Amino acid sequence: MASGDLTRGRLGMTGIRSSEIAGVHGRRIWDSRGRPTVEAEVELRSGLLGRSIAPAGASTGSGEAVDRRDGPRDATAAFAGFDVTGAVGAVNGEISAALAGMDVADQTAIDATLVELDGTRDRSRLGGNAMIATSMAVAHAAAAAEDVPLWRHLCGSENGALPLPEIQIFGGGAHAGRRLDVQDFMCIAVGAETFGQALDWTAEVYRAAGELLADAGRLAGIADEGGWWPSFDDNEEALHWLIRAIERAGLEPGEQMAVSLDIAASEFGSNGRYTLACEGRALDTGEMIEKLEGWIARFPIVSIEDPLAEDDLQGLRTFTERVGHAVQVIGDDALVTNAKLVREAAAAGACNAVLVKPNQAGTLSETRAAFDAAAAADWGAVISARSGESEDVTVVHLAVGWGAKQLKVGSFARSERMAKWNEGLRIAESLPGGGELPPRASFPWGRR
Ligand code: 2PG
Ligand code: MG
Repeated sequence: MASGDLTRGRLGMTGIRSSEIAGVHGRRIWDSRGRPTVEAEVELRSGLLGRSIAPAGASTGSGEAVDRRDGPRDATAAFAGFDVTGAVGAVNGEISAALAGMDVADQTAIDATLVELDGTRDRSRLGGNAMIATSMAVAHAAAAAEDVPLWRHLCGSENGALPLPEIQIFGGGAHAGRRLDVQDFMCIAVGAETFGQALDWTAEVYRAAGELLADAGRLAGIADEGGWWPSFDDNEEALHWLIRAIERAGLEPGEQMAVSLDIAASEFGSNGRYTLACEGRALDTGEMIEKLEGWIARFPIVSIEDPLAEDDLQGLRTFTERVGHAVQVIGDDALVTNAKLVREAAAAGACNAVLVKPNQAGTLSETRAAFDAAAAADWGAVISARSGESEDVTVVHLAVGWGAKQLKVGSFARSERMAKWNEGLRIAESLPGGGELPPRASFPWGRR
């Protein structure tokens, strides 16, 4: 739809409340890595708008919805081939035409229309980026039509609840030049009583970690999600420094502030072989599991994501069997926010929690299905942003509205991350509990 139509719709129909979609407008904007991304605006006949922006991953699972990029993926191409004019064109053309006239309140029917229109298994025709931006914009427009915040629209008559934040302190892997093999060294404020207190504590740990690294001449920069990019000699060193930072912040490791890791093992492992470049050695699945078990025994680790590669289901199973009673074992690359894969993994005993990233699925309804599959299996669920982000705060509303209990959006720096933590603080003010966190006993680490 042309922008002229948008203006005409807005001015011509002012005052008319209708949840009928007039059209969808796509535009190319820029993400936190300075790469093009898709923004979609769903406009209603009433003139109300819902807007959302597609995020982008760097360490992606092979089963994810695929972003549509112009290509070719070549350093000499414009924006190294990452441009999204095709995906934006799909929003303005086919998607807008298909959704015009639909009721924005019927997210299920709209998402089914998008899936059918795309017609591919991996969403490559319209583009996962075009689809998720549209699908999330639909939810925002539906909330606008109801005149409520998105979280309220999503939880209906239930009371929303703030999630426990999982916040990156050191970044490695694909987000920091692979200086460390492990991708995310994170903190979880397991002893915090409110969302605000969890952020207060994490701010102190983030600051302490930066000061410690700078004093020791080990600070190499900032990773993609805002965490410190350290120059450590091996992965385990990062764990020691993280504990030191927690202590320097005046917090008790394990009791108040625990450690969480995203190993992102598919980035350095396949076929049962894990090449730890920064340690200069390769491990088989058994050795990798032993290494992680050693870390769990020596450090206050409560959650580990992608401990083994996406093609190592047996390894994930063995690992879950050995540590799953006490530690949250999250599947990201292996489960790619896919309800069927979550059900299969739960039946096989591989993992006990899922990372929920809307753009892995392609639509909000499919994202919700994966979340529901996790709940049905009595699994945990962590709503997550991507390493390529923007000012879009939809994931925070999903976590609150769906009662997800946990939220991961990267570190405690850079506005694309802080926009989300800050949105949580705003929402906390409107909740009856004022941002009270779920009780410790409701998490796997609280039950050991
Ligand atoms: C992950 C995410 C977020 P990316 O692996 O969990 O940290 O990274 O968006 O690059 O997949
Ligand atoms: Mg991950």
